[in-house]
Amino acid sequence: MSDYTPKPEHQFTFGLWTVGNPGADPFGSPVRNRLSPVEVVHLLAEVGAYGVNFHDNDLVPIDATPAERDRIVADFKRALADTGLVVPMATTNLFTDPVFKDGAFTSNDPKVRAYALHKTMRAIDLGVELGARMYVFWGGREGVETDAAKNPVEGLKRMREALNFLCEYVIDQGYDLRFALEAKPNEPRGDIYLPTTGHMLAFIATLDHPQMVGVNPELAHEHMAGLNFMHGVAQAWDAGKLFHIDLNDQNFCRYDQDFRFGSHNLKQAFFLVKFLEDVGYAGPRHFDSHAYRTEDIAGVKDFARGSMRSYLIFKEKAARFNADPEIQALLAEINADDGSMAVFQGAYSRDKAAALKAHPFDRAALSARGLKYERLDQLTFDLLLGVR
Ligand code: GLT
Ligand code: MN
Ligand code: MN
Repeated sequence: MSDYTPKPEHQFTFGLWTVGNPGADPFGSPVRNRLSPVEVVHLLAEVGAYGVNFHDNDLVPIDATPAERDRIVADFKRALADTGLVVPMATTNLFTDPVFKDGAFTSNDPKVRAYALHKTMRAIDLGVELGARMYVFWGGREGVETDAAKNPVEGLKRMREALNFLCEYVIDQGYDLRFALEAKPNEPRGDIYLPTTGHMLAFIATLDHPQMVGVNPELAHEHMAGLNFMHGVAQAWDAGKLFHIDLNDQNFCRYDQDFRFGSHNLKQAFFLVKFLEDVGYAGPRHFDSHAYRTEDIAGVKDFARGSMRSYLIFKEKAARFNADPEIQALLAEINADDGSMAVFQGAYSRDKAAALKAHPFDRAALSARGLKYERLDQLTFDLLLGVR
């Protein structure tokens, strides 16, 4: 039996809004008391988390006076110092207040767009003051219910202008801060612009400072779109853009569930953790999820502990997969290479192309071989369910 105790090197983080979620949903009132930021920090320390992330207004209410702000920030800093928790990431709430009902950076109202920039610059200052080196942008309201309202190209243009402005702001302030863009296909808008991690990656290439900007893929958001999350994460990694990650769980194509990591799709979660560990992803593992609405505060702790425990169990399973002689022998067999194609591989040359065009292939022989993926998948299943 391994030790599944979370340690600082695992970089397990939670948002103030995750364990602090009081359990309201569109049809029901809160079921738990709202915890103060200081209480959340102590709860996270108790369960063994490494860090805490926040939206500006998770920490400082939108209508706080400067004196209230200073007191809240001082209390929060003291809680961090007392517990040793750190703040790796911060973000802006650009979705709760009614002013953002038609979006923030993409609102049709130039005054709202300007206010969104004003609010984000102040929130960046707050995040940096508390030590954040990563800044997330989740454009929950950046979309439409009706395409009669807005041209999506105009939406993209406004989004680009805002991010270019904010990159310049960070550079101008001399902040050591990078941006991570988080996609979601819908909810709370009917359709949200830049709906998947793949869309975000293409968009980043159009920015003035693309090197400062990566992605923050969220498992639930890609599952809402019916996609293979690990594939999106892999593409972000391949592009050098996996700056941050939001872990949770979600049944495909359902409402925004934000379930505990590993609670729903065991194999997807396993292959994701295996990918992150195999490539050596070194950033925070942020659990962006919350306890079931059925839970009290003890259940919230079960939720938080379970998220980290499940990650570590999957990590151990990934190491076993990599060390399993039968699995590795199958993989070696599947990937066998007798070297005869080496002359055709690699960079293009005219001679190579001519030789390859002339080469005879025995299609029947090539297709006759069974690939043993059934066996491989069953071994994976047995390993995951602990009978191997
Ligand atoms: C909100 C959303 C999350 C985002 C957060 C960052 S807030 O809870 O559902 O996916 O990551 O703004
Ligand atoms: Mn979410
Ligand atoms: Mn998220």
